[in-house]
Amino acid sequence: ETILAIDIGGTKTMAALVRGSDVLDEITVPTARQEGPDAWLAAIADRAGIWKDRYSRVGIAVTGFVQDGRWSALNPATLGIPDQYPIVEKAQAIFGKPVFAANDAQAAAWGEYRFGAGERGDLVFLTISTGIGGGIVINGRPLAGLAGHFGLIRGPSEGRSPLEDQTSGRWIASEALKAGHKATAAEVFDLAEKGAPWAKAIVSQSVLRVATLCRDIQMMLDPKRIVVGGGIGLAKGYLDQMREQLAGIESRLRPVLVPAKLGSRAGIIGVASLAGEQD
Ligand code: BMX
Repeated sequence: ETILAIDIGGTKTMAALVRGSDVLDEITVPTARQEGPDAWLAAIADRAGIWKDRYSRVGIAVTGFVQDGRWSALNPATLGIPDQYPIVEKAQAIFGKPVFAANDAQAAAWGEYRFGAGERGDLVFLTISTGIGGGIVINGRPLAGLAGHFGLIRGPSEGRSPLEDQTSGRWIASEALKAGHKATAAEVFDLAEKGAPWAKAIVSQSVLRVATLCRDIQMMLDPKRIVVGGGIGLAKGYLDQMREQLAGIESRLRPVLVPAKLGSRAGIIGVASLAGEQD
């Protein structure tokens, strides 16, 4: 079965024709953050017009909280979404096919479990991107609802703001600006790799917080693997630095970190698989 799979993130939106783990065709466009979900869906429908009649279902992975077909932001700074937006109903009206919607990182966790780095063991997926998202697959079951929203946790050291506001790509770019450098998170990485001390300091703070999160996840869920994805998580050096941070932990307690095998396609492949399983 061929699925139209869509992944709406805080920075970019992907749409693809997916069959199993095969991506037959795909497009990526920036998410027009100011425009809102009606406009985002219309833009995708426009681009996906060329695939008309090639798919029988639609799967949509989104940044934010999805329940009963409704979509809301938990952290509007990651992406502003009107509360309880009826995404399933709206998308069904646009595409004229059955629609399934899920959180982006939960979908990606399922993609990695079925076709990627998970190898069918218990896993936690972590995406380090605009925000920080997560998904949990335990005993072969993907957890839905709030489960895995690690970017929203507040440790004692985080105080009043959620972890992702002090760790994510958005935070990295805003710290750079505070240090007097107008740069995207990706550019900060590049400069850190080239040795700029201010950039290295920002990246290593982010790494330290995510590494600590992984240690906590291991204690809560004891997954076989923590699969790391997202534009920042997969940026050169990030995972290696995380491993360095955790190297001192006794091996029995140390999380096993692996990069997302499906890369930026984990969300679309995962949500296509979930959509295909609905009746
Ligand atoms: C936020 C939250 C999660 C999402 C994560 C990663 C919102 C809008 N999003 O924690 O639902 O999974 O960001 O999202 O509250 P991304 O856009 O960075 O991929």
